[in-house]
Amino acid sequence: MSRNPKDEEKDKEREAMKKRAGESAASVVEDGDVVGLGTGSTAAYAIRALGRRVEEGLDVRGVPTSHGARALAVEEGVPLTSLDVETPDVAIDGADAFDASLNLVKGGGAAHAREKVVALSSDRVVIVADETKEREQLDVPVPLELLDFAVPHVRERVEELGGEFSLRESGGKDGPVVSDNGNVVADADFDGYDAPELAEELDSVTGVVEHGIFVGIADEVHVGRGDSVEVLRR
Ligand code: A5P
Repeated sequence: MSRNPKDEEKDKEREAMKKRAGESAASVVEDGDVVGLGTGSTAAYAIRALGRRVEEGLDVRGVPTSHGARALAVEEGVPLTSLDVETPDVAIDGADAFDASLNLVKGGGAAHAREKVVALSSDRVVIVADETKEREQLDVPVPLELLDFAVPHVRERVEELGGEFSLRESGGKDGPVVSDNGNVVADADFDGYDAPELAEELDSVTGVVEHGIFVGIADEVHVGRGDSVEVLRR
């Protein structure tokens, strides 16, 4: 089925905003830096831009947040290291939604657990997103990585908190998405929520390995808006 040309134009504009945001974040990286490499299509633009800078002589080492980020970094020639060896000067990552306080929802790519560890290990956290991710109040479903064994318990707790729980169906296999850490992934859908409050509630649900609400973690969001990039700071 062919797509409406207007929708195609919108997709192209959005892609251009994501690219500008990613490249803007890559430009903050300095020679000698260790960089947390985020997951997703916007962070991928930053990884590609870093690859180009490496080709021009930049000395960096990346800490990937997923198999996907690692594979892209290898393809783009960004040398890799790990948290066992050194901690990032800056982490660059995407988001599914952000608000004016720079609270984030992450995990659309099921990588939020490693993304949170890398972000919290980094001196500076730079988020990249296009303007469609901006919300006055966060309302997008919250990704959860959880122990398979704990699904019934977590479902019940999410429902008690007023949310709707659904296991995330995988595209390339039968059954749910399984994270890079071997845990199942679900989404908890709440109407507009107070991010710090909900984050605290979800922190206390046994069986949840990590949820996708990031409070007080992002230092900056580079937002692709039209033809420019706006940098929001905390
Ligand atoms: C990966 O799990 C996510 O946290 C991504 O960073 C987030 O989903 C944003 O991805 P896009 O840039 O592809 O929208």
